[in-house]
Amino acid sequence: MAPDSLNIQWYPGHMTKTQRAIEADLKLVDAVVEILDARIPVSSRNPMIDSLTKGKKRLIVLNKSDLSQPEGNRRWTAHYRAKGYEVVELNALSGKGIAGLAPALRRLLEDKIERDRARGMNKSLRAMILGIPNVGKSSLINRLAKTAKTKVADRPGVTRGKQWISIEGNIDLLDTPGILWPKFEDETVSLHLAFTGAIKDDVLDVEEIACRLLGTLKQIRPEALAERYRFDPCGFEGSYDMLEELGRQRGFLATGGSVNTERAARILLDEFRAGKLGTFTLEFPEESE
Ligand SMILES: Nc1nc2c(ncn2[C@@H]2O[C@H](COP(=O)(O)OP(=O)(O)OP(=O)(O)O)[C@@H](O)[C@H]2O)c(=O)[nH]1
Ligand SMILES: [Mg+2]
Repeated sequence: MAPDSLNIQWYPGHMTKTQRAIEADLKLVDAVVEILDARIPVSSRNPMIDSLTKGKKRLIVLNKSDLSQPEGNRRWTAHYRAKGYEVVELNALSGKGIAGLAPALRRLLEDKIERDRARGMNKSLRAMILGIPNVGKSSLINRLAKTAKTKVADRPGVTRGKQWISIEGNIDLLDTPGILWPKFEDETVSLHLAFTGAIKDDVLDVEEIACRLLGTLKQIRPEALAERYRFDPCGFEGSYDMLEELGRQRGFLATGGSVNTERAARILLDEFRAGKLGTFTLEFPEESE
């Protein structure tokens, strides 16, 4: 299965252009804020992020942490901390965790702060946001902009044409994020992006995606299905049978008594993405890295 919407968006020429633009922006900043979807930290990661940001200190944001399992958040945080990154768990919508962002960036850039101080300077720390589509880059920037002390306009000379948001902790954030492409080739990655809504449904076969999600949920947490949809997943051989049962339970019947499985599929995907089946972390560190 190919994530068509992303493939269309990310033809090779576009990738090269994006990469150059990001490389230019990287020259303006001291650190990178890499946003991941806490439910799928592997699949929501750009495959080139390490080489692209080489030499830049990196803060990893596990965003949408309201939708992922606390246990998963804990393990991913430990995993990345052990690799020397700063990590912040966030809900960019509610703002939960956002207070941790500035202190984490200051810890990350401790050396620079010290060097500047030794020279009698107090320069602002500059950072930019990077992430694949739908991880919450704009939500985070909007949140930060709302609470920003000032909106810093052009800084002649150094940062011509760029807009910065000045946040607490003497930090300036580039107000446009770098949008990166995900790893396309891997089927699991594509599925996980589809499950979480990173790939637009209109280019997907929603029933196929819903069936794959049912198969996954049956494997990792059958009770979530049993509780929400009142059927025992273990009583079903195939995923399509489960989808029909889900539709039947909800009363999605077409004339003649057949089940409207497309409607059932959309409901399942909507409810899963909204966290109504509970919190889910689909990828854990040991399994996937
Ligand atoms: N539950 C939850 N939803 C979030 C969170 N952050 C963002 N969202 C939702 O995720 C969707 C994508 O968020 P955006 O901020 O538009 O993501 P983006 O990275 O800017 O996406 P692109 O502009 O497409 O690259 C929106 O529907 C947001 O409301 C979060 O922490 N928790
Ligand atoms: Mg955006």
